Amino acid sequence: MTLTPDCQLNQPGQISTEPQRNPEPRIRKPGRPHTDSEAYRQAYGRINGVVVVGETLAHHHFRLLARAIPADGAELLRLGQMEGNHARELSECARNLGVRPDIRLAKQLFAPLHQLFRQCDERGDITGCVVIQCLIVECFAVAAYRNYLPVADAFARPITAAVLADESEHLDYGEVWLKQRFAAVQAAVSTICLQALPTTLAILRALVDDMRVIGMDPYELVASFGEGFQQSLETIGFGSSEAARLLRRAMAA
Ligand code: PL3
Ligand code: FE2
Ligand code: FE2
Repeated sequence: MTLTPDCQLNQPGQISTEPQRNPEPRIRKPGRPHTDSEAYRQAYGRINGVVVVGETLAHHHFRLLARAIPADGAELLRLGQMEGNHARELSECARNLGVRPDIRLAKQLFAPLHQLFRQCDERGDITGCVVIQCLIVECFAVAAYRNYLPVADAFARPITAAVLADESEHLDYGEVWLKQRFAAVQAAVSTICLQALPTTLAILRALVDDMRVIGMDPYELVASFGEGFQQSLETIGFGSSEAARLLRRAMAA
């Protein structure tokens, strides 16, 4: 494995940032590993697969939401279109490194969450669909892309920053929709959180080692996901202790 002076993978998953005596002429931020090592390429392929499959499913979910909420159909189709663009743009980040995304693994990892979305859609549980896609998946995406940005390579960084800005818009849609009918949906929100958060955390858990290899801190990601998600629950109408309790229960479920 090639090591940079400012970032060494001492043991799997451990990054030390020694002061540089002879810094490379190319400025490399501390904590950003080489993208051309085999370990990086393997890890990036699995992570990028999850990102591309997550974006492709988001595209599909927004199309189903457009059908379920015809009053917002045009807006939801527009958001879904953005997800299709994200899938394409983020897959370019792997192609740029000559890495092939591991789509098969990613589909397996996303299957339980996608299945839950489909079940909600089939039984007309629009709240469940909105919570899964617009609250849980979008909070997940915001936390993931925000934590990836500081270690992203020069090609992926501007793409990830632009995608991140779009994800906030998707999260806003869900927050507004749920806030407008909070009293009616509160119980359903809690129910679906308890079912869907564990399957989301399982995706993250499967990527812990790979995240470390590409320079991310999985614990920071989980912490920012939890913080963002609790904030969203409060935005839609939960009291702060209620939101914290629901998050704790759902994360432990
Ligand atoms: C919704 O717009 C898309 C949902 C995609 C979620 C992907 C989460 C991936 C987590 C793994 C680590 C992120 C690294 C980002 C690399 C581009
Ligand atoms: Fe997206
Ligand atoms: Fe999104």
